[in-house]
This record gives sequence, C-alpha cells and structure tokens, in this order.
Amino acid sequence: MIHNETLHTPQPGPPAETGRTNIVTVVTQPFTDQRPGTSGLRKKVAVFAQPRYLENFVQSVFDALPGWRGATLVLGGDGRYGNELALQVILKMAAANGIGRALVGRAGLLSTPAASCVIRRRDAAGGIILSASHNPGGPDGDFGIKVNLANGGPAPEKVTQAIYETSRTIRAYRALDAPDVPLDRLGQSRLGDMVVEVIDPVADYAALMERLFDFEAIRALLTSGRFRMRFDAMHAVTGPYAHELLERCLGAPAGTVLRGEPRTDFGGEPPDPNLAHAQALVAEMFGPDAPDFGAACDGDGDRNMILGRRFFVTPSDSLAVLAANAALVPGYRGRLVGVARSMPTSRALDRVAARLGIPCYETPTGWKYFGNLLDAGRITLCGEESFGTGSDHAREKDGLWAVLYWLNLLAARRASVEDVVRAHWRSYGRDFYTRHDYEGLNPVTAECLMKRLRRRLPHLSGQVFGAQRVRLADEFSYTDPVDGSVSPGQGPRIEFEDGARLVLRLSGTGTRGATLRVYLERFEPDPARQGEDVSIAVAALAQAAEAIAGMRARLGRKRPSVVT
Ligand code: G16
Repeated sequence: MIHNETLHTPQPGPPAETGRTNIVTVVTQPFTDQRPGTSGLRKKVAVFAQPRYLENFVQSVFDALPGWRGATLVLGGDGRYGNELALQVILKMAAANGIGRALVGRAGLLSTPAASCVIRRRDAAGGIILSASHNPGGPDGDFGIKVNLANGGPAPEKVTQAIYETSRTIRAYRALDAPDVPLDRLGQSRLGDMVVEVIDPVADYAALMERLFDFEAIRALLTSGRFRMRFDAMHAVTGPYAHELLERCLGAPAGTVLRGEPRTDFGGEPPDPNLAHAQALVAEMFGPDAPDFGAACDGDGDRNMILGRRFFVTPSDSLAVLAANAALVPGYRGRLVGVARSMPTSRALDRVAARLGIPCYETPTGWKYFGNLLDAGRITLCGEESFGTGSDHAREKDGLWAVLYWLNLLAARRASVEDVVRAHWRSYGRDFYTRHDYEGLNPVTAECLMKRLRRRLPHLSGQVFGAQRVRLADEFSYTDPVDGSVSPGQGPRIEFEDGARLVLRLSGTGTRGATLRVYLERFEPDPARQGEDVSIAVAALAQAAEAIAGMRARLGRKRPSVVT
C-alpha cells in the first residue's frame, strides 16, 4: 500500500547534497521497470508503494523536462486509492524542483480531459495526472501517472523515452521538507517558493463544453419529459462533472447520474465503461421500460460508452456518427478539416471522411499519436476503438464531451440512438466490429505467439482460410506526417479480399501479465444483412484468427477473457 512513511522517509545514508535548508536531496537507486506504456506509467499499487518508486519516477520527469522550471504545472487525478498521498509527494518535489506555480483540482480531482483543458487555458507548461484509467482501484488495484505537455496532450514517445532513460540512472531526488498542503478548499498558498492554487476541477471544463454544444437544444430535450437518460459515473472522477453539467446546467432530473460520488476504490468494480463492466447500466438500458439514452465514463473520464434503448453503439461507429453529424453541432459545423483513428479502430470513419472529402489519418494505438495532427490543424475529430473519442478542443480523449455531442445530435435529429446508427449503416454500410481480449497471459508465451505470427506474415498473402483469401498481411508502421518520426512494430494486420480485417497486438496498459488483443472487422454494405448478430457476422473471421495465430494451442485458452 502507498503509506505516508514509504513515500516520505528519506533513505538511509547521508544526503547527497543539501541545498536550501528545507530542500532535502535523497539518495536513491534506479528501478528497471519505469518505462511508460501506451498511456503513462501504470502498475499495481504494491509496486508504487515500494520506497522511492514514485519519487524516482517523478524526479525523472522533472529531470527530463527542464523547461518546467519556473513554469505552471497542473496536478490532479481520478481520486483513486493512493492519489491523496502521491499528490502531496509530487507537490513537495515540484516545489524543490523549481516549479513556479501548481494548479491542483480541489480534493485532488481533475479528469484527464479537464486537466488537458486547464493546461491549455491557463498556459501551463504541462501536467501530471494520477490515474490508471479504467483499471481497478483500491489497495489491491492499480495506480498510474500520466505526463502531459504544454499542448495539453500526453507526452510523445521521445519524451517518455527520455523519462525512462533518466529513471535508469537516477541517483537522487529532491523534495521540500514541509507540511502537507490542504487541498479541500479553493484558494492559494505557498510551498517554499512555489504557489499552490487549488482550483475548481469542473469550471474551466464546463465553460468549454458550453461553447461547443447547443446547450439550449440539449436542455429542451432533457426537460421535455419525453426523453430519459442515465449516466453512469462508475464512482469515478466524472461524477462531479456530470452532476454539474447534466443535472444542474442542462436540467436533467436528479437521479440521472448514477454512482456519481467518486470513491477511492470505485465501489469495488473496475471503472471500465463497456458491456462487461457497466453491468447495472447495461441491465437498465436493455431491460423493460429502458431509458432513451445511456452513457458511462471511465476512472479518469476520458473514455465513454454510448447506449440507446436496447442498443449498444460500438466506439468505432460512434466516432463515425459524430463525424457524419458535425454539421448539427455548433462547435464543429463547417470546420472538419480532417479526422483520424487508431489503426485497430474500424474503418467506418474512413467512409465518412471520403464522403466529406477530407483526409482520414491512421495512427498507432495511443492518444499521444493524435497530438501532432491536432496541433498542426490537420484534424478536428479523432478516436479509437477502446472507447475513446475527442477533438481539437483538448489533447485528450473526452468521455463527457462525447456524451454531450450525442445529446446535441439527438436533440437536432429528433431520432433515437438506434435509428441514427441504423440510418448511418444504410447510408455508409456497416462495419461489424468486435475485440477479443486474452488477459493475464504469461508475457513470454504472448511474445512467442506474436513472434511466430510475425514470421508467418510474409507468407500469408494468397492463403485461404474458410471462404476468405488473404489480400495483404503486414505489420503497421507509422510515419508521423508532421514531424516525420517513425513508430514501427505497431501490430500485425491481415486483410482479406472481401475487405474483412484482423489485427493483433499486445496491450500496453495492463498491469498483470500480458494481454493479447484480437480485433475483428467485416464490412457489410447490404442493408438487408446489416441486422445480423455481430458474433455471427464475424464468426468466420474469428476462425481465421485462430487458424493464423493459434490462441488455443499457444495460449491454452479456449476463448477470450473479454469480448467487447
Ligand atoms: C490508453 C490510451 C489509448 C489506448 C488505450 C488502450 O487509454 O490513451 O490511446 O487506446 O490505452 O491501449 P492498449 O490497447 O495498449 O491497452 P487509457 O484510457 O487507458 O488511458
């Protein structure tokens, strides 16, 4: 567990250097496992609770980002177990490392997209967000640190690599020896030379949302008495944001927001907004007298799930529908310059982009890869199959933003979620899509499966699996069109002659063993066949995946652990 003592006690031995009287420089030794993954450093709480583990990483961040000296830093998190203590450690280290001003969300809360907004709006040099996203919380759960830069987005690979390199040679960290800073009331205080300002975590974000969406139309919908919605905050960070925006500002009746009070263990369930983990919401939305609209967000508020009455919208479809309906939303009307999706995300978005005559970029998994495209003004909307959608309003994916966007378009279209999506399929075709996750694998076994698959790739083209012939098999490598940086090895992809596609990759966010993700996608242009059950529509493709990669034989797994 993350204890006060383990986080604060200087290690034995004389300080390497003593500067100003209240700054202590504590001797430390490197950990070898502090390489950030898809989204920051994510580990079990027990790993972070090792003496000096958190401090080493945070010092590596400050050392790798010397430009932060004298500047403003945004701090907050999803309220999970360990955040409170870690925030105090980071504040004292920030003061000792020359940060000029720290903006901290009240009670340490800031959703990831809100942190991104605050960084941008208040000209901060960056931010540190304490979250392990949708992963479980509590003493036996996970903990994480994300590092964002001045554009409000996740640090790109060259920065995370520099942090990792620094963490491998670190010898000392610096901290102020001072009492804890109270974070439960708005206002300013000082920590050494650093100003600490406790800010309202919701205000900047809510003001931005009001500028993007037609709040009057949404208010009219939510107060009409003819439309009911449920929003599941999963006892995570979006509770306060949803209470303020949906209930107070937009007039949705009290009780619209479920599980709205943040808890350190998220009520004991993973704050993961998908069909498997948002069970109560799903039961209500698929039960008798279901509401018209259901949504959920994850631990730190950047992911979203969208549901209609007895209807699930895949994240890939959601992204395509948002793009296709941009003309209905004030903040996006007439201003889609381009769009982007991560490689494993379905190609539904590409079809919308083609019709709009705008470019559609394909990036590796990880929100950080959208940063350059957004900064360069090449894209307006972007998203991923992993329940993430966002736009140029921030540099993070944004769960509540997606919910408000959907409400705006439902208010304008005066149609149900299901009708909107089915009409979209009729117009563009349907991309049947599903993801099979094999979790908790032995990392060596998982790597072996991937190695073998990579060896097979050059020989797959032309081979037939069931009724499908492989058209192309390669490994995705991304060249960033803005800065020319190359990110190779982003996952094998196998395309069939009928347009179906398989993608396989290992997750970069898990904390227990390895997770293999198998993404299955099949295009169906014929409206008469678009009503098929997804599992049936992709059954042949799943068999091809098995024949090609051999999950049963190589992983000893008869079926995936989670299907989303
Ligand atoms: C992070 C990244 C996303 C990525 C997701 C899953 O989200 O920001 O871009 O799609 O992880 O990554 P993987 O497939 O490697 O597990 P989050 O919400 O977990 O921070």
